[in-house]
Amino acid sequence: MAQIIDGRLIAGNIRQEVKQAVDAHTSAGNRAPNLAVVLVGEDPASASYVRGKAKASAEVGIDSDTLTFPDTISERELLSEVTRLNADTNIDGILVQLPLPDHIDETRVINAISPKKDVDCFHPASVGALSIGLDGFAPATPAGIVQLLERSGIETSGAHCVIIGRSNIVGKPLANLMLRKGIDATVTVCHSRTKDLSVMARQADILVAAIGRAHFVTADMVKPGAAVIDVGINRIEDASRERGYRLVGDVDFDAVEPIAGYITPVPGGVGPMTIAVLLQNTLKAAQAV
Ligand code: L34
Repeated sequence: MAQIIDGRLIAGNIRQEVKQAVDAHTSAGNRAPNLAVVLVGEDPASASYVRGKAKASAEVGIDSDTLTFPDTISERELLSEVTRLNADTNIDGILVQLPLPDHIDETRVINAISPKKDVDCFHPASVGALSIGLDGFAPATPAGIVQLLERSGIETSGAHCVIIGRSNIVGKPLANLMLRKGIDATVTVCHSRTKDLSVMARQADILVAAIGRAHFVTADMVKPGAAVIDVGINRIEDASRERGYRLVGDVDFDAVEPIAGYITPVPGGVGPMTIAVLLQNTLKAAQAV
């Protein structure tokens, strides 16, 4: 039987810490930290994550503005919005929620964000700093995972961490973080072309599933006692629910839970941590001004 890692509880503790630090920052005479969140289009999941970010910001005393644009906005218009936000001295952090519509080049938009305001840690300069161990913003989902492990007392030093998924948002930055001095894991990154994926996965002391496919990780892929971190958020149809769907992770929770030592649920695992780290980063951006 695995110990369930309660991401909501741990994220709540982090939000409390951020709130205290924000209070100290404003009590010292500074204006409240300010986050600009850009949302393009009407993807319901993106809209719901962005609402979560605005609400969590407000709760800790961070001012946030959500700028919403129709999915017909041109790349040029979006880039000029980012340029405007870069120049606005009342804004500490800028986040452009992904994915963007197909006609907009995400890389160009990310490259346009000032690295000083890059609270997502997506800009190439931020990614480079992360990869050579310089101080800077932490990538929200990967840093959320590291804090889940640390705050649950899971040993990372010398542990074999197998990451399934090589995205720029999760897999690659997480590999970088887990390798850092002080975290000291041995890291394997697997992906869709990996041979013998279950053999690889079964070597993991810490197994991270970030593939984006419901129930991809099955019991035979997990070493008994391993810590299993589920980054997936998949909507699957469920007529018994009022909204017509339910959320499931990339891990077959019911099958894996009896084998694992630790496991994160979906929802209530990594998702809330992503938002908590964003708040930490926004405070950091404000403190650097
Ligand atoms: N620019 N784009 C940018 N930054 C990010 O950090 C993100 N991400 C990912 C997608 N695009 C992004 C998010 O915000 C994923 N993500 C995210 C944020 C919050 C949650 C999930 C993903 C979250 O709060 N999840 C809840 C359930 C939410 C629900 O009920 O729909 C959970 O408990 O997992």
